[in-house]
Amino acid sequence: MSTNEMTGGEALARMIAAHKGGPMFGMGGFQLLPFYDAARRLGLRHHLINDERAGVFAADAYAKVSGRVGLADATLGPGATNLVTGLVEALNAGTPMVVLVGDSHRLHSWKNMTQESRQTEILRPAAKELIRIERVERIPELMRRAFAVATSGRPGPVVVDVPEDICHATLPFEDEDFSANPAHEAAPALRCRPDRASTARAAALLAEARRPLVLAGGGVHISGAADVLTDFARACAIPVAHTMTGKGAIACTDPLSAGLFGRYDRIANALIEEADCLLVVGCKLGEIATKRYTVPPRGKTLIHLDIVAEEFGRTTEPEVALWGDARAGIEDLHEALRDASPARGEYAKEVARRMGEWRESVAERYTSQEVPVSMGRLMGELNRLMPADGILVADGGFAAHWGGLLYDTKQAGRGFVPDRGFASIGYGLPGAIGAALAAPARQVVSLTGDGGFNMMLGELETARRMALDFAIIVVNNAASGYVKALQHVMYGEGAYHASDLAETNYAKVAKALGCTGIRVEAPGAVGPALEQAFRTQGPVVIDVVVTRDPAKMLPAVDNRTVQVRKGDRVA
Ligand SMILES: Cc1ncc(C[n+]2csc(CCOP(=O)(O)OP(=O)(O)O)c2C)c(N)n1
Ligand SMILES: [Mg+2]
Repeated sequence: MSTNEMTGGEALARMIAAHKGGPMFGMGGFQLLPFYDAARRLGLRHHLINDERAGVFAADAYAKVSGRVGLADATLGPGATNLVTGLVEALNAGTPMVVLVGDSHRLHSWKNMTQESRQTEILRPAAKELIRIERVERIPELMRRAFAVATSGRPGPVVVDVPEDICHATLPFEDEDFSANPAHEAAPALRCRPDRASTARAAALLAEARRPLVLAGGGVHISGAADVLTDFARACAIPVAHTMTGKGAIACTDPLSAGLFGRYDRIANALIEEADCLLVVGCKLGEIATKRYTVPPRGKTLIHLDIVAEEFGRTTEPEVALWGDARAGIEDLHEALRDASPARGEYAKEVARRMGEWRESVAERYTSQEVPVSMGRLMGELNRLMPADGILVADGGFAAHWGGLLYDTKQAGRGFVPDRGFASIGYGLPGAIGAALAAPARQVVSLTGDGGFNMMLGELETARRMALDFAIIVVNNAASGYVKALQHVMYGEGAYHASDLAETNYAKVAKALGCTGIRVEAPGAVGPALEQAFRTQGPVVIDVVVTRDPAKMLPAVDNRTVQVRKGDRVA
């Protein structure tokens, strides 16, 4: 047993090391300097970011791709308040995360200390839990608590608020103080199973159903359930539709994939309409997934499997609530249905045929020769060239809509990473940073709007400094395009306001920041640009000039015939 006098900051760093913490993103200030010093000495991977919001986004993407706890930090005041948007993404998306935040010295707090604010009150509703450290000797215990809360139940972000005097104070600690439960290094730390009687009822409903359908959300990926869901779907001949975040619950190229459902869909909304039993897995059935609470239509038999009991019936009343981990719940349903041999071969074939017809109907869009480059062509090139284990990050605006609808994952698992917890724009670039760190051997491509990219340009410096390999495609429409398109459909041609951006060459911007930049103005140049990016080391910005016509921007399959009725939102 050895006793060491050390700062509170070092105790924090030792607890992160004890949990085998991955990369951490942040921007320092005086309060957390002892933590930074210890991180340096202990060899923690810590990366300076240019905006704390980007730090949390990067930590979020790292956690979504790796399943491990995302780590970020910020100084007090403006550092703390800059965290809010990213924390809410992680909170709503169920991302495991621990975020350290410096706070004012308690000897002087509330005497107009510089940068002081009521930050614990500002951050508390943005986090799953906020832990304020009041005693240095409790750092190991409270950091264990932070990792435990972040990785248990529905995972989420935990803020650890550290007053300056706690971080700078010194205290003797023993090596044994810095123990950690390895289960809390990643989510889900624990798995619980739905009760047996409910599983049996659900299995009976599924065994009898002639046209059942799985509706998969992001919870499938949090639970790491895509493989067991795929096995289950195949064994029981049940097709799988998915939300944007749930893409990859089954490979989009699988004959049982029914594609995206909700606001945009390929064939899934019609299948839902015709279904006699719906199995909802890890999905909150929120606004977009339910097309403003109209999908599924009333009266459908619904089985809902979720880790959060409070989600049952919030938007749609289930016939059977399966309260538990998605992976464990699917395993149990599979087991319960092992001896059932439903005659659903024809139904499964019909779904594959309908998807084939859909693909034929959009083939021309995927290969469009349109100039400026059409989004359909861009998605077609991504489908053609992305490796099966590639990761497509998608920013909060159009990118996720187009990607959710038209991009095809080729294997089960999280290959599509949109920030649909909060749908903030600006996620694309920091999201690529986090994904590239989580999966250095996989090809990472990010899709962002020019507005979202403008928000985060400074992080190109971060990505170059970190020598990360990824490509980021800027959908250059010189507009806050989604807003402009909505203005077009709601107020008519020409009635645009505050939705134009200046014409900008983002390839040149990239080059000025020491990265590779490729400008694409012709459809035939998209593929070669992607191939070049895949061969290039360091961040590559592919600046794709797309239409400036707001009549052609919306991502519905036929984006020129969109109709709105009063009270509707088109997208
Ligand atoms: C932080 C934030 N502010 C505003 C919005 C609302 N919003 C959704 S899409 C969009 C347009 C974004 O423009 P851009 O990133 O260029 O994407 P585009 O729609 O043009 O492809 C806006 C402003 C948002 N999602 N997030
Ligand atoms: Mg734009």
